[in-house]
Amino acid sequence: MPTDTSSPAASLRRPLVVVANRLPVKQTERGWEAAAGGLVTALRPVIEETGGAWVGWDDAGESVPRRVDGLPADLHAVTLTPEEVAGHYHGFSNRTLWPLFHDLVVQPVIDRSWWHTYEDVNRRFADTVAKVVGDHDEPPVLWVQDYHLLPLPEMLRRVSPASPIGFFLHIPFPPPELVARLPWRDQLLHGMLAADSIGFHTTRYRDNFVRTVQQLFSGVTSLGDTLALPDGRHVRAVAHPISIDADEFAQLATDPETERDLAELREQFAGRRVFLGVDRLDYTKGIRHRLQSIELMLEENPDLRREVAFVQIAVPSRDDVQEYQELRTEVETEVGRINGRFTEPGHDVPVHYLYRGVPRHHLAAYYRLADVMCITPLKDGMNLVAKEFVTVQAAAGEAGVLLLSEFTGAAQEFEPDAVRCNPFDIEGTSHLMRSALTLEHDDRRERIGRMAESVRSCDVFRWVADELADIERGHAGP
Ligand code: ADQ
Repeated sequence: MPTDTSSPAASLRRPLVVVANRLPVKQTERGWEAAAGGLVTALRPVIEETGGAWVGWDDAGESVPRRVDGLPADLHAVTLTPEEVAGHYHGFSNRTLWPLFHDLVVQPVIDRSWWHTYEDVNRRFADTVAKVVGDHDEPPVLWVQDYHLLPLPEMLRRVSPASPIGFFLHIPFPPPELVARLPWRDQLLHGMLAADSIGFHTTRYRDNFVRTVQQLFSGVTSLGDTLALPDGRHVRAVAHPISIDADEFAQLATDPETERDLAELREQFAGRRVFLGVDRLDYTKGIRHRLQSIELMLEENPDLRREVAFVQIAVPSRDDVQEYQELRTEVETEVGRINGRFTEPGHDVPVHYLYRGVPRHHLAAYYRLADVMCITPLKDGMNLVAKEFVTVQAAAGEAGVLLLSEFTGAAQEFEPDAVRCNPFDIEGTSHLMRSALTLEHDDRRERIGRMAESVRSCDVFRWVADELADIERGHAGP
């Protein structure tokens, strides 16, 4: 349920078309189902009220059904060839834009042929949206998601000139000097600027965008949340932090299945304090640095070797991409080294490593079990795991500690209740891990409570409502 009593659709009188890289569906043994996720949950009441559609790539192409249970939108698959997926998704999106927008934590690959495929694929998305627009009597709101589709708003402006168009970036927007390196920076920025409203997770990313546009293009002025462009158009550039369905996670916290899983985990880890990491296996998440901090903590504190356990749950991700295959090898080597060094005969290993996705109630049980949740990305747009953790902990009356990298979007919201760390500082982070164990119970519980309250009051329903309101506002003009 939305925390705001007014419906997110209140400001929206037109149908809504969401355009994202993927369709939010999956094929299971039981047939086609809606994929779980905050965005889908939050959009459900909006689309139920206004009607609408979702456009995205799916391997199944034409055989994706028009409707699936639990998702009131018409589904329109964009079909891509293996070459297009290689150039657009694995190439330009994930080996050029992803590392560049995450402050070069690995070196981006610049490949002209990927850029051409990226543009072509964006045109394919625009063609599919054109057909969907044609199905509606009035121009729908077009809401484009993320870095795979940066040039799309400009293409959609030609396809449906009277539509309100929004764009939301789920990853950080880097400082101007990094964007300036991209040979195709002008095309990408013009693509985004054709939207009526451009959303970012934080004011810092929004300000980076505004500074970039002002440094690279002359005659752009910024007035509050609005950019005035030399051609007379106005565009909103806004900060709307994405969030989770807080009620859903609060309920999950004490679900009987979660309780059952938790009882088993408590037995398995009896007598030990648990450090937890939950991430996609991605080099931006700082998993290697985190393991090195754990290693240093165990090295410097022999007394802790039998008293703590570190559980790392890493969901496989982008495993067709070379950098991700290398990361997996490095992480697994690191885990092996730490366990080789510190496992004592007759005792359990210090590091438990699960390379898989886990069901939601199992994840909630781990969130409840954790004494210290280690969220240490080198760069992260927001980080929803942090919001899930504090929500589950507070709902179940737990008193864990959130150790949170200052380079996440979530750090802006959770100051000063999270223990803030610089993940590049291995020694500093290892000391913070150690001292997190000494925080007073009441202090920990109050901090978790305040962070959970901030998630509840700013949940994913609020995010959708704020985004849609700004798209309408941007379309209406100053
Ligand atoms: P991600 O990089 O995928 O998202 P995050 O926001 O943390 O990162 O979301 C991950 C989601 O996957 C969470 O809902 C989490 O529960 C789930 N998950 C992670 N590991 C899992 C596991 N082992 N098993 C099961 N589920 C697991 C991108 C950006 C983020 C931004 C989001 C939303 O990189 O910065 O917060 O989009 O905008």
